[in-house]
Amino acid sequence: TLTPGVDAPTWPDGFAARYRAAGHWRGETFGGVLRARAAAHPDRVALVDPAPWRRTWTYRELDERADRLAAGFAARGIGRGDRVVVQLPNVGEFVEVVFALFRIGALPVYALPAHRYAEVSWFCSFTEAVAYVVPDTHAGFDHRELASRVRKAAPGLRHVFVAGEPGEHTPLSEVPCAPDGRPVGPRPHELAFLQLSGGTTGVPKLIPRTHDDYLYSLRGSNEICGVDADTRFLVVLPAAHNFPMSSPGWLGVLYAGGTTVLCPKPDPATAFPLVERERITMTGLVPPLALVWTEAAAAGRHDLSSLELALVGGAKYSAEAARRLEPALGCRLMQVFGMAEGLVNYTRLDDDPETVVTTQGRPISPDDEVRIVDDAGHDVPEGEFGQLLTRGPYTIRGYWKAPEHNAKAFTEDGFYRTGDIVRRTPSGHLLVEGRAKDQINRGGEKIAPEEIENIVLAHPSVHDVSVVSVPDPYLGERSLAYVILRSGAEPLKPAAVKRFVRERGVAAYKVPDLVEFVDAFPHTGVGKVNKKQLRSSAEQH
Ligand code: J2J
Repeated sequence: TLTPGVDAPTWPDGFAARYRAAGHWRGETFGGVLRARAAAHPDRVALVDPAPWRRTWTYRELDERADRLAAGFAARGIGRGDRVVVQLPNVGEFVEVVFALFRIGALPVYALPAHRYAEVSWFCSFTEAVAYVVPDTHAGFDHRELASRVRKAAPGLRHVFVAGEPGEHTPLSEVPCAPDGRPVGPRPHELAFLQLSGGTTGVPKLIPRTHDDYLYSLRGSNEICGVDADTRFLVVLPAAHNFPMSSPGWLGVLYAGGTTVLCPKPDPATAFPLVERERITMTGLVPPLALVWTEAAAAGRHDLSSLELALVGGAKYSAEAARRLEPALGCRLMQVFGMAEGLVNYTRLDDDPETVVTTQGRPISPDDEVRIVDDAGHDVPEGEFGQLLTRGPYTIRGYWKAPEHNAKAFTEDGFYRTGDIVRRTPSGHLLVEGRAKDQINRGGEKIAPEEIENIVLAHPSVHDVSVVSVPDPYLGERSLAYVILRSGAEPLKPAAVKRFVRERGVAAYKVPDLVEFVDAFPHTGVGKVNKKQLRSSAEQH
């Protein structure tokens, strides 16, 4: 399972050889990188977890901690290729755990703190995970209870480790032990972890990333963003998201020998005092947060003068909002348009200001191949918009264990169909104009309508449902469920539909924001629900 190509398609040999020859893939592993940094600058601070009391890890401490945890995991029978679902908020244990897993070649499967029974039990059973790591409680939710329920549904799950009060499970603090010899780590071309995809289908797809490819995206991101040993990066978004992890993110900063500070909550009241106290130089925000930060900064109650760069991405950032960020925060803006499947675009520090506010950047690598095509798959004339296809040294060739979906999501010659509609400027910068895929982008959190439709359909009073996006001035988009009730069914209230979805155990951000009852859906010529038309009637909301 560690070897790409077994459970998911991988780069053909010719491509792999080219990426190695170009120096993109350098034969490093995450475990090896941490070891090397700890040897080079043992006493530099790698990690700060400020809440509820301030804890720090030097590079040496993080390295030793990863070794001891790795040994403890190994002693409990967790080994190379085993999957471990990691659902931790922005706490130091998150970083310790994933490095321990990297070191033994076990694969973290990243779940978001917001995920609930439906998502987590699926991750555990689909990946045949042997362990699940949770906090005790987070944001008022008891993850130990969730873990007990998940355990019943996933018999392969042998361990639940809890950061904090363990309840009936194993405390993470009991796991570390003295390493006996060096674990046989993974090889650079092997899988490092499974990342979550935004998704367009009934169940989320998993993204298999290798050490080689991901480390290249980190190095490239670091160079573009100017990350070095003096960088002090604030992780504001959930650390498991690809954006705060890798663009350049806490892994990029670790790679460069800088300092990562974990922010427990993204609001200015929590983050601004940390920016001030920890002399933060860089952070990454989704557009709705960037708006809130821009407004809050105007109040001028905190000294944000250490900030040098704010990256904004994950969803479309309007040019008007983008124009206000630099003066308000007193730092540079960089737009980033990326995806957990691979390709990441950044505006550049030497781009003219208009390019920075109006485009979503250009690819990291000269070997990122970008095609913009029409519905028939033909390249559109330069400068016109179409669907973005991409292939390159850090873009996957297929999802994990999803051959049928892969046949649709990738072209025969290995381009990933991003589902984004873009246009390219003469300078090679991309503008994201829209989306061809059936997905809702709720302020950077992605929702697959099909996943929610399947849940609503299980309600006994529901005949049919279609979930679409509605424009929202703050989040960019919200979700609306159009519901057709069964004839003769008791009338339902919107709140009852929302409650039904919530009780099925999905992340709160996926619960439809709005529910509307209708008698019929518009259909396309081929009898499918016409979502385009539904979306335009939704715009009246
Ligand atoms: C418009 N749409 C955007 C942008 C992503 C860096 C930054 C973001 C992600 C991410 C990431 C957008 N403008 N600036 O992984 O490393 C939408 C597109 C894209 C999808 C990917 C990273 N930036 N998007 O958001 O896997 O539709 O990754 O295909 O969560 O988000 O979502 P995700």
